Amino acid sequence: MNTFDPGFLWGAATSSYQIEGASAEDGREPSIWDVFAAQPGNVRDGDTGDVACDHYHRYRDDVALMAELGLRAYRFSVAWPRVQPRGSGAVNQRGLDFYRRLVDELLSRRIEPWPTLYHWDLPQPLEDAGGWAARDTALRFADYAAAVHDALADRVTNWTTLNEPWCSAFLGYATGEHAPGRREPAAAIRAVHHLLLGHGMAASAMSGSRVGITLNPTQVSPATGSAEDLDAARRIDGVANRIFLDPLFRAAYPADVVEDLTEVTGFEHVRDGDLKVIAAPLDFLGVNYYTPAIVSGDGPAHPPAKPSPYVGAETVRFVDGGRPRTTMGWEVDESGLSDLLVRLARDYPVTALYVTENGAAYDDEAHDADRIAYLDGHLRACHDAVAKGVPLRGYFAWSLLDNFEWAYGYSQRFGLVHVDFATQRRTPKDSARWYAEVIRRGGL
Ligand code: IFM
Repeated sequence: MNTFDPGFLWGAATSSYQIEGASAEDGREPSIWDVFAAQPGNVRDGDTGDVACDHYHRYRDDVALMAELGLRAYRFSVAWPRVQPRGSGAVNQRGLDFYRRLVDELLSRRIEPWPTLYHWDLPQPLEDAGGWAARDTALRFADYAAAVHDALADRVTNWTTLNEPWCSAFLGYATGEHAPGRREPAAAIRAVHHLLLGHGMAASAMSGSRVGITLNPTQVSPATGSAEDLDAARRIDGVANRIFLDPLFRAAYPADVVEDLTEVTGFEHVRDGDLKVIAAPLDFLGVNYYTPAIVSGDGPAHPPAKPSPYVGAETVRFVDGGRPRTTMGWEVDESGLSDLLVRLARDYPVTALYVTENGAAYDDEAHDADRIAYLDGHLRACHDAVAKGVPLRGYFAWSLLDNFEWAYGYSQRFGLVHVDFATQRRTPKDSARWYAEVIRRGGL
């Protein structure tokens, strides 16, 4: 039996733009994702989050479903453009009220609310003023965080500032696969810093609560022990992981990463005192894990024309590990999750870790044995990590519902619960019932 501690937190996760819909209701104004998705060619089949899972109107039923599954916690995100439609200035009470209602509904079902303040839906006016590449966005984020915290801190204990700032910075500003769709590698590096600074400023505005951040670190290994492959792994680890982890836990950017990036940017945007703000102690680190990476240094001598999210490491080649893949094309390898958790606990002074996302996209509707196998393997990996002394305190499956999968639109189904987007009918898949049983038993 792989049983977890009785206090282990079992949950599921979603995010605002991916499920809420109601994109122009009750004072909400466009985010970068509304604008990006409206431009033909950015999202598969021209899909948008205008309606998504219509959760804004159906949240009560969705919370009832969570209760039926026995979830102990629900990780959701707050849409900045609902709460502060123009990204600064007056708070929109109707937007805030939605989250108050949602939180109250969760609490009435004894489900712990785990809000994330930023899961990629930046108010468009802030992007028009420079987006995350501009320092002012960090200050605006701290104001917004304080407003949400003031409204909900009496009923919410655990707060996450950012979700996967790697995606915001590198997919948003280097490759342009995500909103705002910019292809400016130097802007991506500035975005990294301003996201981290916004996190630090928001954390200090929320003192008195438990505050953490969610990253999507890559578990990277070299294809062989050759010097080239080891260097490729170092570079990817640098620009995927240590560029966030070192400022957060060591108040410094890693010297080798700064050096790798010299042709892209100096770090003049980093001001005295910023790193101290960023490195304020964290109550927990959230980890989103889906797939690991194997890398080789024998890539092309010159960077390919297609922009890479791995700024400064464009010539690194990603190697096929020969494992089965999900419909996202991601290889399934649960050993990457235990290795990653062990590494984080070994290299950084983390006091509590949570897997804040883990799951798989598959096409099957009701009978999803492949998703059950994926979750089962990854929960065993979590158990292994705990047995090795990792302070892992909880696990959130991604996702509660099939939803809007960013540039892939509705083509990728990650849900424990199937959503028929034409009728909005929810149908728990086999994996939902399986997960409910795991929670009931406290393990596998
Ligand atoms: O759907 C996303 C989520 O928004 C962030 N983490 C990865 C998931 C799957 O791609």
